[in-house]
Amino acid sequence: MPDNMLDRINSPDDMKQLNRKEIKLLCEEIRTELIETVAKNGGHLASNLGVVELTVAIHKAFDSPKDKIVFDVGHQCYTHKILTGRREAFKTLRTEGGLAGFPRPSESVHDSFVAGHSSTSISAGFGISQAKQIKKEEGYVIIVIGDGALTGGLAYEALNNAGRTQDKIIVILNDNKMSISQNVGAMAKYLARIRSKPTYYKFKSTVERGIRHIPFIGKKLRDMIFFSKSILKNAIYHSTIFEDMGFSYLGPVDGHDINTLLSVLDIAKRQERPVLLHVDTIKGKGYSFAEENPKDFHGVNGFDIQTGDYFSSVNSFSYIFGDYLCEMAKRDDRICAITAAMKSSTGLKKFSMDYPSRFFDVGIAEQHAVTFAGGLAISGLVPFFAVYSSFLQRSYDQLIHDIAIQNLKCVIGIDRAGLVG
Ligand SMILES: Cc1ncc(C[n+]2csc(CCOP(=O)(O)OP(=O)(O)O)c2C)c(N)n1
Repeated sequence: MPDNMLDRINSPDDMKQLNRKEIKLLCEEIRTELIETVAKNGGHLASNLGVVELTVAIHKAFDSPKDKIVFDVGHQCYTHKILTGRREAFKTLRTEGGLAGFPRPSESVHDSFVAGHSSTSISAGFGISQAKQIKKEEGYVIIVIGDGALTGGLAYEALNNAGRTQDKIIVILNDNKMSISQNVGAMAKYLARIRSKPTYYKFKSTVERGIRHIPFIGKKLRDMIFFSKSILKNAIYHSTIFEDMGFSYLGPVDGHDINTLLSVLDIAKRQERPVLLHVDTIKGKGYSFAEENPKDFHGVNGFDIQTGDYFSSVNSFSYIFGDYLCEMAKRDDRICAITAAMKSSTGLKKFSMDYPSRFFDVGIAEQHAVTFAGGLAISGLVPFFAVYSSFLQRSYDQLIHDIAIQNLKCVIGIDRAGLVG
């Protein structure tokens, strides 16, 4: 007889047998496994600790691989890997020949799509869903996207495209208020406004239930209000941007409460159109050092579990670049700095504090960052965009069309180009 919960889980089907108390224990064991492995091997700790209950609830409520789960960025897929037959292999996370730190369809049938670069999940998930329809295959597509990833334009192109359909896609917005650093921008503010009304979802279902129980016309009336874009509906439901785009909005709900998650996933399954489920989570949940400092525990090279001490380099190429830029900015007030949600890791933290009016965190939006730099440059300023080479791939068209053809003076500080140890 296995003496812990994890020993019983060799595939998502094994989850179905567990009761609520056992699920709670399972979540605790998963957290321990995540902390111990990442402390040794390095990896994305805080993001993974934040989605333990969510991932367990998804696997309990749905049937992978018939139902497809698509993770945005993919750095938060560790619990998913542990629950889908890769618990032993998890010890080899990010080692040579070992388990990948991101979803890899070549590794498991439960990994639906390769990820790494942000904001792709809704596009990929919608494609998978449309293919299911053409091939007459059953099943849901569950998409897990963070509030940081939702700052990328690609996500809106996909919402715009999917919102006009009746596809069974459930977009789960994992809102932990953080990108790598604090999430910024108008959408972050908008989500904060929704979160500040925790009674919204409850109120909505109470209203719905109330209307449905009016004799004879209740259900019809409820459908009429719910599926219309009427002023009446807005007055009752305070419709969100997601509803206005054709999604059924559910939330915000506590992303660490398994019972709530299971109930709301059940409601999501019964909608006859795409759903956006807004889930409120804590980045780093369950490990005090990561909860207090989610930015530094976003990605770590290993750490001491007892003290929370982690290795950090203060003299990297990026820091030297950032310091030098501050020196230059002192002499030249045309100099501006731009980051796409990576202020610290690209070395721009000091600049952001010394010159806040000339510093721009544009969100995970590399294409916008380059064209925005073009706008600054054509107006006589000297923008520096600091970016990892891999993410700059997003901006090839903007580099050519919006910078090079116009001969604009923009400096692109390209980090992590070439081999990275
Ligand atoms: C195109 C692109 N730019 C930058 C990154 C680097 N990056 C990895 S995770 C992350 C933050 C993601 O935030 P969120 O989606 O909210 O997930 P969380 O880690 O908070 O769970 C960033 C900026 C990336 N993966 N892809």
